[in-house]
Amino acid sequence: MRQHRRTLRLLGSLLLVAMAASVTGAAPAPAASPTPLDRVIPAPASVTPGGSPYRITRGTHIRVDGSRETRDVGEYLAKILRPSTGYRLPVTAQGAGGIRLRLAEGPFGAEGYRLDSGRGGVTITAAKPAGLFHGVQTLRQLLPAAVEKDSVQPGPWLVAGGTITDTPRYGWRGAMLDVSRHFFTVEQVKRYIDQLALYKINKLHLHLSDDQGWRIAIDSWPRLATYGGSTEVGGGPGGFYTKADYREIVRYASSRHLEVVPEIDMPGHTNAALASYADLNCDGVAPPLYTGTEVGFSSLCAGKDITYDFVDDVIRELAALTPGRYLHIGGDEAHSTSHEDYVKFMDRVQPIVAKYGKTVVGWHQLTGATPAKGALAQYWGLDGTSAEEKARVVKAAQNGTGLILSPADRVYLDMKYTKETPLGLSWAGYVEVKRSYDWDPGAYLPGVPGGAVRGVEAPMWSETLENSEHVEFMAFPRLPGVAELGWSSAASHDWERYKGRLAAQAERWNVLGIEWYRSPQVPWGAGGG
Ligand code: NGO
Repeated sequence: MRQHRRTLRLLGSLLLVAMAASVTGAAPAPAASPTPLDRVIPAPASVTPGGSPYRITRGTHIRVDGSRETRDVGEYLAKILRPSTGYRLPVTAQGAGGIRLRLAEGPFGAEGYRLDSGRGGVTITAAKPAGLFHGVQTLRQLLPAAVEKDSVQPGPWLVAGGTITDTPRYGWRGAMLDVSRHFFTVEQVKRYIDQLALYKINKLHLHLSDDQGWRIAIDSWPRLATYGGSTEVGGGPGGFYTKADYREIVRYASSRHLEVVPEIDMPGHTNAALASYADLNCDGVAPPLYTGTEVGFSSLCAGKDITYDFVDDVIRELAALTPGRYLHIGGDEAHSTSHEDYVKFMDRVQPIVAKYGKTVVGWHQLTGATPAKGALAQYWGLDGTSAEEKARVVKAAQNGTGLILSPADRVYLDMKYTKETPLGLSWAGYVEVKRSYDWDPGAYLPGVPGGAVRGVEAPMWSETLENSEHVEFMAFPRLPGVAELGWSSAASHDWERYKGRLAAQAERWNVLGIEWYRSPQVPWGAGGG
């Protein structure tokens, strides 16, 4: 009998637990242990754990100072936290405690920040709004992945106690999207921007023109977009951005503290333009539109004056759409342009970029001509690149040309991971996650002076990529590694530790609906599905 009563009591308490769980709509919260402060990508410069965690509650306010930009960062954070916590989280200038975003003098540079967390609140301090924004990305990663959900979750919402002080190694941490080989809509570009922001990428390079499609409306040469933009690889409908579309991309990127770097690839990779205007061709005959994937067969006509009128108009209109400092003029694989014409072309085109107030960026073949003062060259060679070609790039760097490193056999996100990868190319080899991460931009090209390396960039060429799922599958999990190479110190570089931090990101990708490649090199845990 006594035995029976005990069983009943046990059943009763089990029932209570079950009822409590059903009230919150989920299993009882697991014992709360907040994410350690150092489980962040990119690895922060310095982490000092200690003290009590902060708990976000119904009463938490997001406190900002008076500036518009700080308030914008506060609202951005609130929009992430409100749906999953179910809390109001007002963004206000009053009160004490809570989550505080403050601008203050300090050793933070243009993008660094400090995050202090303790029982009374979390404070992110930075000298500039970009630093606050990057600090918010860190805070996001310190909260459980469920914070990204769009319905109310049980929490608890704990941020480990301690201090993070963080500044980037490089000012250029880029990602390129080729919207020419396949067109990507404004919404698709925004989706990628949000994914880039999570890892503190600060440049979005848009490859806006190539043989297969011209993607930006130019009022003075309207057929570029309407005709030159009317197809893509494989013969699909293509598309182009109106100026309003493009401004919206720039605005959205800037709300995520990314600067858009537009590229018009010249003098090669120009079939879409040559097809749109017969006059641009040396022989005055427009070629047909092109939907294949060969490279190196097209060239603007370096000897015709109309070529430079065209370039002037395009650069003027594009510069007017570009609040950022840089304009990329391509310059790669000009196999149908003689060396003499290539040099002549670059000598005339670079001053046009300067005339419209922008700084030239070009693929590293630009170092075979005379890079303008202040120009940046984007290196896309690989281990097998000839010594002569590397030496040209090194020499240019010694003479003051800045370098952006995009070695194709490391950070080309369109390279297949293995021979089984269903998407992508393999001309630079297979690039698994470890190979992509395990190199040092500062030591990559021997002989390059330290200050010449401005950063890294991960290009996503889209010959085989048609939609966001494709882009994500190729970017994740390699993109966070490139972001870390750009942000974190060389001293923090360590594959063994990195792969553990990377594995911890997977649950967040799942919640965000991001496609990703389950690399066998990474110890994906339970969330690695
Ligand atoms: C090369 C080529 C592009 C291709 C890409 C594919 C550069 C700078 N030019 O990179 O046209 O799309 O490879 O990986």
